[in-house]
Amino acid sequence: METTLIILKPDAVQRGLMGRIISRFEDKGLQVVGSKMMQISQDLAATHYEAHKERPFYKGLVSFMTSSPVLVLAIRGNDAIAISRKMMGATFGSKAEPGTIRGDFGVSNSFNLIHGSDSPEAAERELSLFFKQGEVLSFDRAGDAWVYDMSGGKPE
Ligand code: IDP
Ligand code: MG
Repeated sequence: METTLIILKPDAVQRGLMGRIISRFEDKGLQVVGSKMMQISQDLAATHYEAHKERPFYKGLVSFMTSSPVLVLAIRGNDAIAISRKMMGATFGSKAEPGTIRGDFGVSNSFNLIHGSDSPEAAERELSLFFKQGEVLSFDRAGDAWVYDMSGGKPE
């Protein structure tokens, strides 16, 4: 099982889209195992997006991400990182396919609603930036037996 870091960005929170976006992950069968609302500090935004430091959009990105509260989620499932990225859609709202979160809820390229880790290494790094020890939980859901086929001993 993989765990990925998802951030519902300030535009998603301000536009009242938190519930509908979380529902998409739950509907898919992915498990929410951590959640917190927070106002991201300048330092945290800079660390989180340090790979983009030299990009022309970096300053605006940090200012956007720190402008208003976000909802940070830890989401778990088989292949959760790739599945979540697919559900998010292409980076730009103007390009993202209908059926994806960015494609269905936005048109902007910089206000694109959601962040999701793009690799296992990024997920590990980002989860530890946003969640303290013990804040990402492990628990069985009553319906898990019908989410994955476990007849082969592993989730299929
Ligand atoms: P991703 O969020 O789909 O992984 P990245 O290329 O990692 O996309 O960029 C991180 C974030 O930076 C994007 O989600 C978006 O908010 C912002 N961003 C990326 N490229 C641009 C751009 O060309 N103009 C404005 N904002 C951008
Ligand atoms: Mg990225």
